[in-house]
Amino acid sequence: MKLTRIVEVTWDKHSLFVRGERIMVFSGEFHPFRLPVPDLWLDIFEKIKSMGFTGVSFYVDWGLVEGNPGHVSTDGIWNLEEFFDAAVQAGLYLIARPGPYINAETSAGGIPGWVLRQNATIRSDNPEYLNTTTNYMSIMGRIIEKAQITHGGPVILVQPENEYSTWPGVTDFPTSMNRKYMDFVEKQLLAAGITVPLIVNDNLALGYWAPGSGLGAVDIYGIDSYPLRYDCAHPTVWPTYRFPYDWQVVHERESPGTPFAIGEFQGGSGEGWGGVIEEKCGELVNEEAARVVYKNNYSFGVKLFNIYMTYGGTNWGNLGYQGGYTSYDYGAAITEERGIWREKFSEQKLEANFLKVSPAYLTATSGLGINGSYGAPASIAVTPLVGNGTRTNFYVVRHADFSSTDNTQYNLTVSTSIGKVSIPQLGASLILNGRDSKFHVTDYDLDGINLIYSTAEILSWARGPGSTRVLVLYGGAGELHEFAISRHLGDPAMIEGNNVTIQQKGPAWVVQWQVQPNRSVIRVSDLEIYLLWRNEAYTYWPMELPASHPIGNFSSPTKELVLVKGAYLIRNVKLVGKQLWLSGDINATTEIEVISTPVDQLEGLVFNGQQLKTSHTATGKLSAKIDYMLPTFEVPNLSNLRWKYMDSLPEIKSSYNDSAWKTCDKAISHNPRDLDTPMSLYSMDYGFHTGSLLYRGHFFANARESYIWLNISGGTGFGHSVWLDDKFLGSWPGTGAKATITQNLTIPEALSSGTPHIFTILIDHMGQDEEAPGTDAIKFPKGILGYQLSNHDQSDISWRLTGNLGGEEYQDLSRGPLNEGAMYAERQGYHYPNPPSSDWTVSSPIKNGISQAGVGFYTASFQLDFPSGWDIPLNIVFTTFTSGTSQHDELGLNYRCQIYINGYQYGKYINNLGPQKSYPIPEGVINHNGVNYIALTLWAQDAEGARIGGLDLVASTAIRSGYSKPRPAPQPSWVARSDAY
Ligand code: IPT
Repeated sequence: MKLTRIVEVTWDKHSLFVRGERIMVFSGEFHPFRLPVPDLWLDIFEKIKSMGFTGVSFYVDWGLVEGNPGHVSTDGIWNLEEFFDAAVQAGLYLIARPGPYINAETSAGGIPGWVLRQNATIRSDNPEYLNTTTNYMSIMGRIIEKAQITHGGPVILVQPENEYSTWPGVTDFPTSMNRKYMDFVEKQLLAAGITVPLIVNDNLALGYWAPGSGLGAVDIYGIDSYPLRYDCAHPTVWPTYRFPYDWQVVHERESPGTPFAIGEFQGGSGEGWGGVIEEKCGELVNEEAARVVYKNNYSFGVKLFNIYMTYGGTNWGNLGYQGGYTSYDYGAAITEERGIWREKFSEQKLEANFLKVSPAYLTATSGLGINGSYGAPASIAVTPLVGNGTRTNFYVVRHADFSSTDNTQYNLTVSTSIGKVSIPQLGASLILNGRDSKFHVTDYDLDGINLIYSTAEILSWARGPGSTRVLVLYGGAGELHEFAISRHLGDPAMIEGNNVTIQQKGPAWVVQWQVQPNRSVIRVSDLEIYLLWRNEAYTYWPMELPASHPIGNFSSPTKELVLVKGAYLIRNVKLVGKQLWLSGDINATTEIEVISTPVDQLEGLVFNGQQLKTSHTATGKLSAKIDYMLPTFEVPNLSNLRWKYMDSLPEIKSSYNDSAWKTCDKAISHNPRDLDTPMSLYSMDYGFHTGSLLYRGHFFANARESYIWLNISGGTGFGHSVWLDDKFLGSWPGTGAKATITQNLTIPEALSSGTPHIFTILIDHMGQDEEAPGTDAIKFPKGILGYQLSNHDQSDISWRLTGNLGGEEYQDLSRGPLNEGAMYAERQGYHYPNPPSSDWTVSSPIKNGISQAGVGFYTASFQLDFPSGWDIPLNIVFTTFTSGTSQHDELGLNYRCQIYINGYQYGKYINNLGPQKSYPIPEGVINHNGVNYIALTLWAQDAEGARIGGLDLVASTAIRSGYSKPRPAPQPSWVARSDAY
């Protein structure tokens, strides 16, 4: 039960109010832990803000910050204060989602490994589980508390738990146990001082936890939805069975007193091992989806809308769950390498900016979407949003069949201040081309000037000096549009372009035009109207001018706007006297033009601190050219580096001593899966939760061994390899589907009776699974589930185990608990910068590789010296053997690599599974000016060994950028690990 109400964030049934002003929370999901360079967080925030969004929603991954019980990391890459400061600087409100469970395709959904070891059901009210959460929740709660809007910070909402709303097999959800748990999590937040409203995300829109549901706890009820589902391999197939038709009705039933909120809505999708690359998910949820399904949401009157993901980032350092590979690009609006070239980015920019300048939307009531209504044919559905206290109405038009690719002509018959009109009035028809949706408006208020109607969509509008206004309209290629304004405004004049029909109809000027590549501009008295082709509208940036404290850069309905055309990105603008200072990015020589500012007679333009040579356009706007001249910079050829090599599987040698390993001696496991072995061999029971696992099984031979049967678990896409002493017995190379595998391996030669032998088993740990509440699915163990050595008792083998050095008492506080695995070189820390490699063998993973099954470790260093003022994304790119081109190319098809850059594991590559071959490395993990250490584990799973097909460092298009150059993330160098074995 919430006790406090604050004045800074309130709400009614229509929308949130922030500092007393109604606001559309148009938010993008972005996880700081998936971009471990704090200085780049501002870059992402600025890109989201420039898309017209007003907020960002983020998770905190408990498993990454409290890998070692009792020790919560809050500095370096885990320092959220820098995240909050950057959000304030960019002017974005935050929705904080600290869990404890977050899902998010993270290992165990963010539950630390040590919590999985205990007996209690995760996400239940069992005190043993609850107690594990208290340290983290109080520390994280207080960190978030300090960043609340009440203290001048960006946080306006906090979400307890995540989608705590289904409980498979339980029909009476929520039980009193579920209620007690939710109540507990909320009280933890309140105890930490959280006073902003609490929001829930219900994944099936069933009303769980809504105020008035009788469960009572939270303030704002929200739903989650992923209607395009997850089949990125077939990106043009829209599975419409989950597309919503009547969410306005559902919302009215479930939470009539709160604004319609969608806490997560599909912004992309994810893929797993052996699947397709994330780019395909960007195609599944592309700009057409953003038009059709997002506008469908607006038609229901959504007032808090969060797009999951808006920047996905990277599952670096094993932070992901087993179902995903290293990239968490998600096909989102902003690419993993922080690019904004996907058309969806531009489409969302059009939508968010429109809603930002349309206050009437915030109180409009959504009617039912009815096929064939308002004069449209039956194949078109029109959903009205009717003004409450405003005369503005909105009509969202889409194909009745969401996935239709037809081109459908229609007319719209609507009531306006000049009576009922059938649009277009000047003949012809409107057209909906394929997967598209339109926002038509009537009696839309431009601060005192009435736009009687417009079929062309509004990008933005702004007040210029005095009583002038600029309105920017757009339409898609091949479309015809029409708008009307009052005759009393005066006579329209074409000031740019042609092919526009203007006619007087009763009390209105009616303007009709066919969308063309080149714009037209009409002036009617104080109003200038730009008619754009949608793709040109993409290059317009409606930018907020900073306001006085406390609004600063945060959005507010009263903010002054500047409209700028041109540039790949405008990050922010400010006025210094009569000069407009812009910061932004260009990827080509660019003409920029200032379409509107509040200043009369703008005198100059400054771009990224550089004064531009300006001129005036024919219509009197200030414009300037910004040159893009690609600087020279060098990217080293990785094949030519002086690679150093060491064997990273000394464990198969008879001389190897494993006495420091954990002895598998637990006869009892708390794991819900029953033991099939005398002692638990579940890695999590011994504190190993990440990367890879190594087992050594000691036994004395009886000369009757002929095979060993194994049941091994590593998670989807995992592989393993098995040796008997130093003899390779075989591997499981993995598939995209199997998380466990049983295998019979033949023992090729008889062992002499009484002699000691050792099985060594290397297993890839792909991350713990996710779960629905109460299932404890995230506890499914990794490691050896079962074994049988022929003609032996199970107890004849005694097992030892290692994972990452120290297990839960992990070594690398800077890079976190999951970054390194069990391999020898990792245990020694040789993946760090500056390893003691001077007397190692010179050998290349690309030219040489290893000639038998095993693990090779390689390290090299190189220098970069990139020009300042340029943002140049870098990728490590693997080339897969295609087989057959040379004898060597047939070798080593089954191999796995980890790439370490300056100690950060930034890529897990599986040659035989894919699909990911290209691994973006953010600046700050890789040093663009200075020395870099690259390290690589090469795990050959075939008897012939492996060599890497090709490895390149590839620069993407260099962007001349107004970003702030990031300081490197912490990159501690190698120091001898005294306890390493
Ligand atoms: C939803 C989760 O809340 C989110 O964390 C993420 O995992 C997302 O899915 C998928 O990317 S849960 C889904 C069942 C709606």
